[in-house]
Amino acid sequence: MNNLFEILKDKILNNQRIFDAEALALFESNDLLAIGDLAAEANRRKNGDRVFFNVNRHINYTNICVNQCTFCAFSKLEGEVDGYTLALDEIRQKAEEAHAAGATEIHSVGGLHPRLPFEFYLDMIRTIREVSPQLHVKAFTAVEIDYFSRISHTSVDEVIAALQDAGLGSMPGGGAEIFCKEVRDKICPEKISGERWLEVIEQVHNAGLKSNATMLFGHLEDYADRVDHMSRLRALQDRTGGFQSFIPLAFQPDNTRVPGAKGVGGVDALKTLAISRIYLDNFQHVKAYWIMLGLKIAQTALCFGVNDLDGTVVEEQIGHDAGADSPQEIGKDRIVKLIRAAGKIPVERDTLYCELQRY
Ligand code: V47
Ligand code: SF4
Repeated sequence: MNNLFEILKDKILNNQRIFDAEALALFESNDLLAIGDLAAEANRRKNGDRVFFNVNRHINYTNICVNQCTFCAFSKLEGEVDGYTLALDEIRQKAEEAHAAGATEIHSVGGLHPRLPFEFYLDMIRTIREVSPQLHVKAFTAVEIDYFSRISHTSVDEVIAALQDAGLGSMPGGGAEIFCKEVRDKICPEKISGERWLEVIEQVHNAGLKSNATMLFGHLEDYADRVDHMSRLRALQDRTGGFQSFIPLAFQPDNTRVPGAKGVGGVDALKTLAISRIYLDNFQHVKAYWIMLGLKIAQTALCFGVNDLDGTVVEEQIGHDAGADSPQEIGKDRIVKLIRAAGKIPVERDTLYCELQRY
């Protein structure tokens, strides 16, 4: 095993890519600190001591969804008491509040609503952009883009072009879940396949939009499924270069219907973040999404190869409906303190990773 760490250290120092089998061996190792050391070195070579965050607000415009993913505690069927859809005025108000609080980004995703027309989503983007042209709209996943194409009877390329025309700035990384078909069929049988997710994102990147990529872990997948997931992302990134950050999302089990899933412990979370940093040599950023990880693990992850903490978020449903015990919002001051206490340099960024301010 020591030999593995020496070989991988050598690879990192020589900018060489690690093999799938080596990533799998890391997952099977219990030497968390040695894995963390490798990841920290890989990250230092890319990002130095800088840790990025932004001032953003999440807007989940509807929780009504035609899909019923078993890991999702957020979605409701139309007619259920807790179902909601925000009106454009409510979206405008949230965007105004965000802008007044210094946000540079609105991150917006939602369920696949059975009746909202495609025009609603275009209006939503225009509404946010009217509040301020400085608000970057990062919205929709490949799952939504595919759905818009079906409900509007137009091609994916036409959907992307219409969204760009309305002011879409980039896309978050959701909906990827885990690409392995056998697991995907169990946790989200109605969702587009992993292959389709990758195909749509390739079109998104080819249209000039950046996106992120996520991986939902800690449910029914095994280590090999995680490596397979990252392998497909690494191959796509080789072709397009359109991914900005990789975000492993720790599964929150409350109110979900995944049999036997217990959620993610700190060791597994740190190991997964660290191995993704080592394996994904063509991704500039690895993000610890503190909503799902909790603030303490997210902060600790800064010593395990992570260089981004997402943002202030303000209002979050998807993780909290599933039992996440993190706060709904943290202020910029708190993020800055968390980063400094890890011995790193806090850098406020915009969505496209331009540095706005160093602290
Ligand atoms: O696609 C749903 C996940 C995602 C649960 O790109 C769950 O900057 C854990 O993609 N436990 C949406 N996760 C969130 C997302 C995201 C978040 C932050 C930043 C970015 C970014 C993207 O949330 C969904 C799904 O994978 N999710 N239910 C759950 N119970
Ligand atoms: Fe719907 Fe997304 Fe929840 Fe699946 S994860 S049920 S697609 S809102």
